[in-house]
Amino acid sequence: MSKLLVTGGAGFIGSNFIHYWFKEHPDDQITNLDALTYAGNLDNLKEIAANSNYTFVKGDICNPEIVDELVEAADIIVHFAAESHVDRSILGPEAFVETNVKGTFVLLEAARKHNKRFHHVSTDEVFGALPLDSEEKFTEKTLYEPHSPYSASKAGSDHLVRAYHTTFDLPITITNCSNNFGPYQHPEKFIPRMITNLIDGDKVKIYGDGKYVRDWLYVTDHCRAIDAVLQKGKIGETYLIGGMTDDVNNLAVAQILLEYMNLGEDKIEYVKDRPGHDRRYAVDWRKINKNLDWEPQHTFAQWLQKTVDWYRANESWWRPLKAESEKMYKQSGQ
Ligand code: NAD
Ligand code: TDX
Repeated sequence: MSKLLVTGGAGFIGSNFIHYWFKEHPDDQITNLDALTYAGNLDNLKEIAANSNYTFVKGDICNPEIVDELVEAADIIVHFAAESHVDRSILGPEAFVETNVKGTFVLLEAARKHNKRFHHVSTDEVFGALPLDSEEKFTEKTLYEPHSPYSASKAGSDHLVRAYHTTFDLPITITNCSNNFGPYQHPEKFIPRMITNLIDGDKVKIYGDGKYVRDWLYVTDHCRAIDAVLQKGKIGETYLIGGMTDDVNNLAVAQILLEYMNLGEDKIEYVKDRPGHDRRYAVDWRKINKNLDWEPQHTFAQWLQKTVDWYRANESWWRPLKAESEKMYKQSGQ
């Protein structure tokens, strides 16, 4: 039996991870430390709120007192908490430096003091952008070249985590994953923004020419990969996690959605591009496949449809979040 400290467990991936973990490891204990920012939502976890193996603590990862006590009581820290949205990082970068860099530092200091296993959840965006129409993919050896305040702050956190291993021998692992989709994703993000706009009779908003490529992965596959790293990963190592979409661009994702929702291309609206917009992400996940026997299990088209069904069935979940995120987009003209 293990005691996990999950940070950011009330967000999209963190809450999916907690659901996943209790299904796969029902005897483990989880403490979820989350500040409940605009992105944190306890409704994501209402089915397990009463589970005696689950504890929720509302608190900031930048607060050393709260963090120290919780880290001391845990066996493993699984660190999801972050400011996660690129567009918000363009409108206001400071919170990204604070939570993503300083918050990770505060957690690392506590992990060092109590010598705890630390797993850091990061992103493929730290590597920057790949050219369109190339075969090139990110690997564990790709140099860091972040372009947005979000990815730069995540890159800073990755470097700190690795430095704590090299310098202090802290038992760490890092995963850098591609774009996730699935239930409980905030309607500010591309796929849920499109689905909820279309449910409301509005148009999908495509930035620039729409020929931007992301490597989509269903969120449960990301949780399975983190599980594999926690169980079998080598201390000090980084593992890249990616999907199986093979260069589907944003416009093509919108078209798949429109077809499933029986709507036409008149529902597509091109809007102002994102400054510093990364052209293409693609992840070579052969290392985690070969060493830890992980591969994605959920196909894109099928699980995109299930995700549409989830948003249709859970309007009361996303409706209160939608107005605020569209207000944010008004500010950026998108
Ligand atoms: P999210 O924005 O949905 O959730 C973030 C959670 O962290 C929220 O519950 C929020 O309340 C909490 N949080 C924010 N600041 C905090 C603070 N100072 N103290 C405590 N809690 C705080 O994010 P997500 O999409 O679930 O991403 C989770 C992690 O996975 C992030 O580290 C992100 O960089 C990484 N990641 C995300 C994706 C993706 O596609 N969403 C892909 C790869 C990696
Ligand atoms: O309305 C939109 N229209 C649009 O064309 C939105 C919200 C986005 N886009 C584009 C921008 C990107 O090319 O869609 C793509 C995906 O956008 P986001 O959902 O904002 O994701 P991205 O910027 O790729 O970052 C995501 O993946 C990696 C997560 O938000 C990060 O937390 C994660 O690290």
